[in-house]
Amino acid sequence: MSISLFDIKGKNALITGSTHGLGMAMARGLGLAGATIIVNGNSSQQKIDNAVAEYKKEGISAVGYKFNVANEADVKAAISIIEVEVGQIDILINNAGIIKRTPLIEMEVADFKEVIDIDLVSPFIVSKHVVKSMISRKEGKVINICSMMSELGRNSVGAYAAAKGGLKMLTQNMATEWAKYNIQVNGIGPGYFATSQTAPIRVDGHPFNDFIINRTPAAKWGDPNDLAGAAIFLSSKASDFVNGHILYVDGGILATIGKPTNEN
Ligand code: GCO
Repeated sequence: MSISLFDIKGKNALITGSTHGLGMAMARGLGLAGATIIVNGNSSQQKIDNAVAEYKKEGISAVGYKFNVANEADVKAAISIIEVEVGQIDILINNAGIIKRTPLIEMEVADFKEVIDIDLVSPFIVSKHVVKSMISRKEGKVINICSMMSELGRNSVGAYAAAKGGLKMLTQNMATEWAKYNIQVNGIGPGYFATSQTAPIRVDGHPFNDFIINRTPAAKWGDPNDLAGAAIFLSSKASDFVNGHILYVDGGILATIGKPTNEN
């Protein structure tokens, strides 16, 4: 086995939602391994420019594009521009996502639909437009960012769980349809990570904070940089016969039923 199996130097990687959080950590990992990072966000051009500058400070080759992953016309236009200005997209990470923590009984239908639109429909939209050129080249890597909620339920995150459970099956279906073009579609399922998304439930004294540390065999929140290895593996030749797999990076959460709080 040679180390070049994991070589992604010179590849172009589009990571949606890569101006912060897990998307940024995975993009950084691919960038430090030699890929050119195509940064995406939709909140402001300033945020994208700041992120690109941060990547560049570390010697990473990075470019930024603002577009709304949930809007097909916007995605279609952006992908064509990227293909002209940057070149072929070799690696796509569908990472952009939102969460709304509201009990189902209180949730507005519009809010439920917004979560489904961004977390489930947009990976379909972006993949559909990126994969076209991968199909003609007979080569490509797609990684969908799933969640513990692809497997488990939790009070107040019903819409998110429905989307992430759907994303796991969408991953398997994409793998089913596109494996014949030598495109590998897999997922990464992060456990509980220290990001801005989990900031409200991670504060000291919040019961959820202690719960997660107790529930995770590794007994801590994940560091976003812990996802880089999984992202590199699923972006490289090392995973050329891995299709439709969800690689959970969760400190062991899914391996266990958990334990009482007073047990070590
Ligand atoms: C929550 C969390 C989760 C995590 C993550 C777990 O409220 O339960 O925010 O949704 O963000 O997706 O894998």
